[in-house]
Amino acid sequence: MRIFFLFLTLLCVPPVGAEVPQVQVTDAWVRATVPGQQATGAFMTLQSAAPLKLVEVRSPLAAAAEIHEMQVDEKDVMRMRAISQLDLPAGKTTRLEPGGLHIMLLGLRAEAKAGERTTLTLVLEDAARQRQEIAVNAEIRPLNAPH
Ligand SMILES: [Cu+2]
Repeated sequence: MRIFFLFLTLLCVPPVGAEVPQVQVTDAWVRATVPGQQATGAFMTLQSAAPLKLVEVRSPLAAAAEIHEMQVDEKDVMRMRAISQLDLPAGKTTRLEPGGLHIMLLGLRAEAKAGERTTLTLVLEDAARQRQEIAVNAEIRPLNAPH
C-alpha cells in the first residue's frame, strides 16, 4: 500500500524544467448531450502572454476534437469549418463561444451530463515551435445554456 501511495506522489510531481503555461484559460465549458448524440461543442476564453497557437485538443469524451470557425458560404448560410490551428496573439483575448469559434468534440464515447466536469487537453505551440500541453477543467452545461 505504501509503495502504491509513493508511486501516486511521484506521478503528481511535475517534471524538472516543465514550462509554466503562458496561457490563461477561463470559463471553459462543454455543452451537454442527449443519449446517442455524436458531437458537441466546447467553449472557453483564452488569454496568452506570448504568441501561441492552439494546435490540438483532446478530450476523454470524444474520439476526436477539431477547432472550428464559423463562415458564411456563397449562399449566405453560416457553416462550420475546421481549421488546423488557432492563433492566440499575445495580450489578446480569444473567445470560443456558441455561434463563433469553438472546439468540436466528435465521435462521443460517453454522454456529456450537465453538472459534471470533464478535462480538455490543449496542445499549444510557441514561436520556437515548442509544444506544451495544458489540462483544462471544464464544466458541462445544459443543452440550452445561454451564450
Ligand atoms: Cu463545429
